[in-house]
Amino acid sequence: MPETLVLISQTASVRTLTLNRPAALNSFTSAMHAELLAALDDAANDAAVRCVVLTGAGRAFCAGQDLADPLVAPDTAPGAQAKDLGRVIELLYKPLVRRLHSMPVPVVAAVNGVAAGAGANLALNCDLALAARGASFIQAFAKIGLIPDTGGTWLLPRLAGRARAMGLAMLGDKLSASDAERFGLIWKCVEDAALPDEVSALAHRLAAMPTRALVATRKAFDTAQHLTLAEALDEEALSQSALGFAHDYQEGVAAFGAKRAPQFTDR
Ligand code: T3D
Repeated sequence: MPETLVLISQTASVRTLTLNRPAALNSFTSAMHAELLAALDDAANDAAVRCVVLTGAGRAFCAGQDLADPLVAPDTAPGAQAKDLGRVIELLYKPLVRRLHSMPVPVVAAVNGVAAGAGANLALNCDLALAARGASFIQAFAKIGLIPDTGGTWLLPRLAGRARAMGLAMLGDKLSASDAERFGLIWKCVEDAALPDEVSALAHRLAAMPTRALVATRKAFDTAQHLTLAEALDEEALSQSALGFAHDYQEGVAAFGAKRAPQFTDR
């Protein structure tokens, strides 16, 4: 039986995807990429899912690309052709980042341990990242002669500012979860033992919220990065127009007026 590289579980409307190559710190092979993308697609297409949690099995979140994978490992045989890593990015990492940013539900990273290279940026691409105090983030790329990928060049300066992004990317040092919170890279650092309960509470809270508005918020933040204020105001008007016609807005306002909890159902 082939190993299941992404474990899938569901509690109420929260779908949890667990990267499952603990012996290699959940580093990415092409097979794990394929399973993760399929699992994200499946969650996106399932109306019963209103929030996705991404985490890792064992002591790591994800150590990035599996450097032993023949897809990327330099072939030392005489006359062997060098591997084109750009092709790997095109085939595997680009679709993953695009999928995360186009999910129709919020995505939470539960960073249970070390997150290195593409694994660190995988977490940063999620809508909210919670990390255990013992977890850490490493922009490991420069150590092997690469630049931050998996959206790292776009995310890091925006989240942490250019000075901190440069330090993280050029030095590749381990950043503790509490410093990641202090730098603005993640939403929150919590005690190790509290991570599962904190993640569960956050994910169920998000699942009960107006999904379409949450997703439109992500989209607006992503696109506003390259817009002028005037253009961003136009985009806000367009989004607000669409959301204002949706059921969740009617429900939110009705619930506010009736002093009751809203029942959001749009997705
Ligand atoms: O290449 C392309 O296609 C371009 C795309 C690149 C995207 C990237 O992600 S590039 C960056 C790749 N990742 C790294 O460079 C991180 C490499 N790993 C580490 O630096 C360390 O393992 C950690 C700092 C993450 C953790 O250190 P530590 O001391 O806690 O654990 P360890 O002993 O180093 O690792 C435990 C095992 O996991 C070990 O295997 P073993 O000796 O027990 O059989 C180690 O080889 C394996 N492992 C960890 N990371 C990877 C890995 N195996 C393959 N690939 C890995 N990335």
